[in-house]
Amino acid sequence: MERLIVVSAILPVHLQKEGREYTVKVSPGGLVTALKQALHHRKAIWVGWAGITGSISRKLKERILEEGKKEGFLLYPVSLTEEERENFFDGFSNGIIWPLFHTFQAYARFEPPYWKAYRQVNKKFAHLIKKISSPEDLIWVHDYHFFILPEYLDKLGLKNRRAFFLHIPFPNPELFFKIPWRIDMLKGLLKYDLIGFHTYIDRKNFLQCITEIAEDVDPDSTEPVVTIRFENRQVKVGVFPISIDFEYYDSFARDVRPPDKKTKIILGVDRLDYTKGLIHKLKAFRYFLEKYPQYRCKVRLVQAVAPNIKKLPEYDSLKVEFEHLVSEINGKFGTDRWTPVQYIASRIPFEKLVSYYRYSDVCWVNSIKDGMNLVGKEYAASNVDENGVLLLSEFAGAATELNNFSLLINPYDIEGTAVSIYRSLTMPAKERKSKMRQMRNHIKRFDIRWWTNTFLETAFGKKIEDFPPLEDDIPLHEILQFP
Ligand code: GDG
Repeated sequence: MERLIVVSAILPVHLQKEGREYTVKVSPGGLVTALKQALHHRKAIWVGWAGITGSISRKLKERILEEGKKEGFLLYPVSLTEEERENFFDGFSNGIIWPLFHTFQAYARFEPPYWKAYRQVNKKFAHLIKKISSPEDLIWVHDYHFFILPEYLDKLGLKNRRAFFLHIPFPNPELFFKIPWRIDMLKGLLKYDLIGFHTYIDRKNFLQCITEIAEDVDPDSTEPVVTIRFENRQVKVGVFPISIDFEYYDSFARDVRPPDKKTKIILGVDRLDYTKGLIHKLKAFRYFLEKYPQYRCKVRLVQAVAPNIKKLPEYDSLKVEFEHLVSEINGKFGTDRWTPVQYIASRIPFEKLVSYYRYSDVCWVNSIKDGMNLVGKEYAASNVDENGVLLLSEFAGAATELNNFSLLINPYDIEGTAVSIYRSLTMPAKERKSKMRQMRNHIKRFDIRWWTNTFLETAFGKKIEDFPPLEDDIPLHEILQFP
């Protein structure tokens, strides 16, 4: 029986050391949200890093497995050394690819040891896959940490069918070709059978980068899936905009208790990341309060900022600058009864998140660059009364799908954004309802099941339902032999 092996840099849960104890935490981010919903209770074997460095004891492996079992996955924790964390995870992946692919070129540090570590960890994952896989298993690899994994699968003689999905944007050739190891990265990627992107723009950028090394490449194709040739093999390259479990948010939202609504609420939900446009957002909100004083005491920005697992100096300085600006705005405009920016510095529980989604007047996604952005889709799915307005950055992948149902903003345009906030708060109820209803219908139709099955069918001719649910009697002893 074919099994589905899923590979991502980080598992859906990870370990965190607190004093001498380890706690199991839900991993942050959209990849985990989406994949958990996509694979829910199917027999997926999920291979990824468990968040700590050094070896993982049998006891901790068991705890991770137990957590996974609750969601219906077999989780295979991979340990990284401190050096691999520094050079592969924080280094090549999050210190070169992440900033460059999000147009933050100045943040990219092209340190030679990073590339060596990237190769080493891709090789390590290939060895682990070899240990746990049978030849008929199907391998689904996620994200920018694993561009060159298939090269090592090939070297180890693994012939399994393998597909790749990129959760972040793909840059244009001018940016991409800055990377000294660009050709190796492209050639590695082209050893997958299917390469998936969120949008046509990302795919076009990628196709433009490979015109010299592959054949039958048409960057302007409007077909959702195209086939190109590389080293006498056919490679499919497709567009699959990721989504969410609409029904789940919709039904959960119907029973949540409302948050305190003494004022109108503009909601922001982001990971602490420079790509999310948090500083631009505060500047635009400050400008809005100056330009439209009639809204003082009448509206507040509730901004949740979930901590990041990446340990980089850019995130520390972002946090300092963000908190400084929050204090400045609250100090300048706030009164003893009204705090303009309600900053939530930790991960909010799901129930509270959905309550905010349902009852906020506006949801504000201000990304400088974003592969998709699930927050806007979660907001619409939870906004069951159809009263809300989505203020959406035109640089988020979601804008290519939701542009007709939201107010698009350019996060660099502080003044224009302030005007859009005003428009969102004054939009007539009929228009709000009409936009929200259409948006909800779109997301309901193109939900996470649509995404998963379209991808799996294109890659392997399978649907998620074709994989059996996890049995209760996982052979723990087999798994725990795993290094
Ligand atoms: C990458 C790409 C792409 C956030 N704060 C809290 C919380 N969250 C959840 C949201 C949402 C997820 O985290 C964030 O997802 P995004 O899609 O916005 O962003 P990334 O983490 O950057 O994800 C992105 C995604 O992969 C999928 O392909 O869309 O473009 O960058 O689900 O709800 N959840 C809870 N409390 C919080 O405080 N419970």
